[in-house]
Amino acid sequence: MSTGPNETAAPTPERPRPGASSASAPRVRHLRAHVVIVVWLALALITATTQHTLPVAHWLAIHLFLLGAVTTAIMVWTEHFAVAMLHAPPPDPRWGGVRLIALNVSAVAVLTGVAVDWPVLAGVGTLGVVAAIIGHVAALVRLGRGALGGRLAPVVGYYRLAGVALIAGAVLGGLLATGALGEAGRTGVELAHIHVNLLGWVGLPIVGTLFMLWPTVLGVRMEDRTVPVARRVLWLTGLGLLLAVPALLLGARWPAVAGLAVYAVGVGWASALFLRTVLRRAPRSGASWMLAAATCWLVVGVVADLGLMATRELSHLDPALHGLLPVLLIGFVGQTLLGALTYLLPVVLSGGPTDRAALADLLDWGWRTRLVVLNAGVLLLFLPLPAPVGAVGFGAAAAAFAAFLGLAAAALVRSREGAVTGGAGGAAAWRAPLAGAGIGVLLIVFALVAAGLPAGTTSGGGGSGTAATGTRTVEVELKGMAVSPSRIEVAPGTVLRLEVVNRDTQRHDLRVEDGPRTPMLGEGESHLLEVGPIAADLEAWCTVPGHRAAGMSMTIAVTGSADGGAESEPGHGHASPDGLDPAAEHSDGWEPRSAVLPPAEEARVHEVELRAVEADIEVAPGVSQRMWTFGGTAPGPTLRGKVGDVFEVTLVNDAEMGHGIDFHAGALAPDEPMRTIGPGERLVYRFTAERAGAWLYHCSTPSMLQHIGNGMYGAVIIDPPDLEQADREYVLVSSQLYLGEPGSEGQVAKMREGRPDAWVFNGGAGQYAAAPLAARAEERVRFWVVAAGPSDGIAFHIVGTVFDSVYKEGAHLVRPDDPGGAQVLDLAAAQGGYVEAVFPEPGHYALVDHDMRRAEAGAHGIVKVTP
Ligand SMILES: [Cu+2]
Repeated sequence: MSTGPNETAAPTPERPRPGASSASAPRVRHLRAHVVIVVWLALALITATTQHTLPVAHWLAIHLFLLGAVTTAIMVWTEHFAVAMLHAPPPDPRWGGVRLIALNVSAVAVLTGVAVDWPVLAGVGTLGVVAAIIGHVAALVRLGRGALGGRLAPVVGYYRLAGVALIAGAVLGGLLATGALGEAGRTGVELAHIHVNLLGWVGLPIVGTLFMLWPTVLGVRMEDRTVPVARRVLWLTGLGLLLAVPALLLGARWPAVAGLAVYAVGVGWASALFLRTVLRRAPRSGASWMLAAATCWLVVGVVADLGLMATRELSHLDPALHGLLPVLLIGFVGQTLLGALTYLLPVVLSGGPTDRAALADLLDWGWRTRLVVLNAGVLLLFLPLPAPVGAVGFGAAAAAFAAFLGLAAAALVRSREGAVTGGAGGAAAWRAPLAGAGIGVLLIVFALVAAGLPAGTTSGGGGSGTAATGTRTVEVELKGMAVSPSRIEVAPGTVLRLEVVNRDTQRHDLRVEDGPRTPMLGEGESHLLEVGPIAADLEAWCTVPGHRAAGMSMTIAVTGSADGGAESEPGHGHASPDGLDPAAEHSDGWEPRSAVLPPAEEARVHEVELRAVEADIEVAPGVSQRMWTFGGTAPGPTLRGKVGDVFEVTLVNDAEMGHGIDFHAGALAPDEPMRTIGPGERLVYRFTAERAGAWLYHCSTPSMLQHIGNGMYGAVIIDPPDLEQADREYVLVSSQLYLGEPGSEGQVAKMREGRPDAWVFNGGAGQYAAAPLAARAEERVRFWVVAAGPSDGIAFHIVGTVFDSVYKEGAHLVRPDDPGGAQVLDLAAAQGGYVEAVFPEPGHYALVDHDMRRAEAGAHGIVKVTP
C-alpha cells in the first residue's frame, strides 16, 4: 500500500480537474450546503439572543443549532471524509442532495411543529429526519463495499454508528416533541435523547474525524498508533453509549453511570493521543487552537456529566444538566464547527492555491480575539456565578460566533463569485433555488418570531367598533399560587393565544374553560396555548388539586360584555358537607390509631422512608375523608431518637401532585431538602437532631395550609438526655379536620376562615373516647403532645389529674420534686412538649383540649385507669 502524502494529510480536496464545469460541481455543492449551514447558525444565534420573546426559544435555539446547522454539517462532512478515507468513488451527488434537502425540510417541519404546537407536523418532520439519516447510513455502508479502504477506514465506523445514534435520538425526540408520552416516562426519555444525540450523533463523528483532522491541521505526521487507538476508542465509546442510553431510558442510574464512564475512558484515550500529537508541534493557526479548546471542553463536559450522574438521582439530573449545555453546545460542538470550517472551507471552496490562501486569511481574521472571547464566555457560563455574569458570558460567546458567521458569509459570497466568474456551467443555475431556499427559511423564522412576540398589542384589522379579528398573544406567568395577569380583557372575536410560563418550583398547568390546557409545566417550562376566538367571558385555572382554590385562576373578559359584576362562580356557596357527630359509631373493622410511643431505638442513624400517598381514612365515626398523607396515615409515622442522632429520611412521591417535607427537629438550609418533588420522584432529607423536644414535621409544598390541613404532618420525638423512665408513654398529635374534596373551593374556604369540621387527636375525632388509652393506678404516664395545626394550637388537659412534670419546647417548666403543679400544656401551632401524670385511682379520666369548642368537636378522649 502506498504511504504517500494522502495517508497522513487530510484526505482533502477534489483537485481541480480539467474542464471548468466538472471542477466546480463539488465546489458548488459544498457552497450550497454551507450557505444552508450558515443560515441555520445565524437563526440559532438570533433565537438564542431573543430568548425572552419566543415561546419555546430555549428549545428552538438548541434545535436550530443541533438539528439544523450541526446535523447538516455532519451529513455533508462525514460523507465527504468517508469517500476520502475509504478511497471510494464519490457516490451519486443527486441522492446526496435529496438526502440533504429531505433533512432540512424535515428539520423545518419539526421546528415549526413544536413552535406552533402542532404535534402532527412535528411527528411527520421526525419521520423525515429518520428517513434522511437511514439513507445517509445506507450510503455510508454502500461506500464501504468494494472500496479500496485506506488506512483510516475504521473512522467511517464512527460515522455509521453516529447515524444509528441519531435514528434512536430522533425517535426519542419525536416522542417528546409530539407529546406522545405521558408524564411518567419523560425524564428518562429526555435524558436518553440528550445523551444519544450529543455524545452519539455529534460526539462520535467529531472524535473520529479528529484522528485525521488534528494532525492535518497541525501539519504533522499522524502518530503511528492512530489506527489501533481509533479502533479501540470506537469500541469503548460505542459500548458506553449502548449501555448508557437504554439505562437512562429505563431510569437505571448505575448502569448509566457505568456506560458513561466507559464512554469517558474512550474520549480520554483519544485525547491522550491528540495531546501526544500536539506535544510535537504547538498549534499556531486559529483552526488548531479552536479544535484544541473544543476537545478540552468535551473532556470537561463528559467528566462533569459523569460526576453529576454519580451524585444525584436521575430525576434531579435535568436542571443540573442544563448548566452543562453551554460547555457541550458552545465550547465543544460550536467551537469544533468553527475550527473545522476555518480549516476546511478554504480547502473545498477555493479554485486554486492563491484563492485558497486568500480565503484562509479571511477566515482567520481576528482569530486570537475570537478564541479568547468565546472560551472566556463558555467559562463564565460554566462556573456557578450569578446570573448577570452568565449573561455577559453568553454575550461574549454569541459575539464570537456572530463574528465568525460574518466571515463565513463573506467567504461564501466571495467563492460564489469565483465560481461564477470561473465559468462553472452549473453555477448560475443554482443561484435562484439557493436564494429561494434561504429566503424561505428566513420567512419561516420571521413568521415564528412574529407569532411568538409578546405583542400585548392587537394586530390585524377591525380597529373600529367592538369587533376585532386580530390575534393577540399574552404572556401568562404561573407563580406563587397566582396566575398573572389575573384578568385579560379582549375585544369580542379576538383570537387569543396565551404564552404560559411556569416561574414556580412547583409544577402547574393552565386550563381554559371549555378550551385547551397546557401539559404540566416544570420550573421554567413554557407552552403556547391557542385559545382561539373569544366570544364570551372565560375562566382559566391550574388543575393541580387545591391550586385553583388557593388563587390560581384568571379571567378572560370580553370588553363591553354585560357582566355587571354579578358573577356566579360555579361551585361557590354549596360548601361543606354536613357536620359530624363524634359520639356516633365507627364503622365495622375500624381501628384506632395507636397512641403508644415505643422507646427510641439504639441505632444512632435512623433510616426512614416516607411515601406521599393519598388515602381514604375514617376521620370521625362513620366519616371517611380523602387525605394527603405521609405513609398512608395522618399523622404520618412518629419518629423517635436521642440528641445527636442522625435521621436519613427518603421521601418518595407516590401521589399525583408535588409534595415536599420539612422537619423542625434539625437545622439546615431549606433550599434543597425542602424542595417540592414531582410525582414519581424521591429525595433524601438528612438532618442531625442536635436538640431535644417534641417536634413537628410537615409537607413543605405551597399551599402549606392545604397540605397540612389535608393530613401531611407528623411528630419527631427527641429525648432529653436526662429523660427518666416512665411506666407508659403516649404521643398525641393534635390537628384540625376539614371535610370535603381536598383542594375544593369549599374546603379551602373553611381552612382560610378557620372553620374546621372537627379538632382531633392523632387524626380521629373522638377516637380515644371510642377506644380509651390504658393505664394503671399509681403509674407514671407521660403524654407527648405536638400541635400540628394547620392553624390552631391546644390547651392540653387531663380531667382529674395534676401534671407534676411539664416539658415544653425544650425546657422543663415543672419537675416532680417542685412544689408547684400544672393543669394545662399550652402549645401554639407547631409547638410540642410532654406532661406526666400519676393516676391516683382507677377510673375514666378525660383528656381534652380545654378550649371547649374544640373538645366538644372531637378533641377529647378517655384514659381508662384500672387497678
Ligand atoms: Cu404536600
